[in-house]
Parts: sequence; structure tokens; C-alpha cells
Amino acid sequence: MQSTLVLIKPDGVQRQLTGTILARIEAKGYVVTDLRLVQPDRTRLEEHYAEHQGKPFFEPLVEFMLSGPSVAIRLEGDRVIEGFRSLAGTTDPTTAAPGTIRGDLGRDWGLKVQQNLVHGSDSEESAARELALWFD
Ligand code: RTP
Ligand code: MG
Repeated sequence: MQSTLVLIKPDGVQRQLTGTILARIEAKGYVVTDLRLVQPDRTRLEEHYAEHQGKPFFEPLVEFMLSGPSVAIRLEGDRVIEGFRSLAGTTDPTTAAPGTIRGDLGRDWGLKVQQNLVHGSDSEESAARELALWFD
């Protein structure tokens, strides 16, 4: 059994898609074992996205993530790290496959790629680090 950190990002919360996204996650069979609405500070976000420091999208990404609360979710299931990223779809909502969260619900008109509704940890190491960061 694996655990992963899922975030419903500020665009998802603001668009009132939390229930819709959670329904897709639960329908797949993954189990929510912790959940909270969080307004993260800059320090936490810079740590969360440390691998992207120095990239051109880093600062706009942090600013976007500061723009409103996110829903942080601890999710459990068999191969849930890979499985949730498959449910989420690829990074850019414009080209994310239909049937995925980003492909079906991501708005691509007039928005930037960072507004892609969700985050999911990408490895067991990232999941452990990110779960500690968001859930203490
Ligand atoms: P995530 O970490 O959020 O689950 O998504 P990901 O693996 O698909 O994307 P990653 O490459 O880790 O990038 C993290 C977030 O940064 C924003 N991003 N913007 N070119 C760009 O403007 C750009 N590239 C990435 C997205 O919000 C992405 O989810
Ligand atoms: Mg990533």
C-alpha cells in the first residue's frame, strides 16, 4: 500500500470542483485518510516546489499557489502515486487526455499551464517529503 499527497489547487477550490475531483478519486477506489483546507505561506510553497527553483515558471507558480486556499489530501491505495497521476492527466490541460481530471475539467482558454487543478506526488520519496510538509 502506498500513500501520496494530492492537492486541489486554488483554481479547483475557487471553481468549486473539490467534490467533483474527490468523487473521481474515490470512484477509482483510493481512500482519503486525511484532508484539510490550507492557505500555505511562501516558505512552504518554495519548499514544496524546490525541484523547480530557477525555472521560468517558478515564481508565477508560487504566486498562483498563494492566490487562495488549496485542499490537501492524504490518499492511500495500491500504486496510488502512479495511479493518481494517471487520473490527473498530463501537466498541460490543453493536451491532457479526455477522461482525466485535467483533460475534462481543466480550462485552457486564457489561463496558464500552472492552473491545472491538481498536484500529485511523483515518487515515494516526494510523497514522504510532501506529506510531512503539508500534514506535519
Ligand atoms: P504536479 O507536480 O503539480 O502534480 O504536476 P506535474 O508533475 O505534471 O508538473 P511539474 O512539471 O512537476 O510542474 C509543477 C507545476 O508547475 C506548473 N508548470 N508550469 N511551463 C510552465 O509554465 C509550467 N510547467 C509546469 C504546473 O502547475 C505544474 O503542475
Ligand atoms: Mg510534479
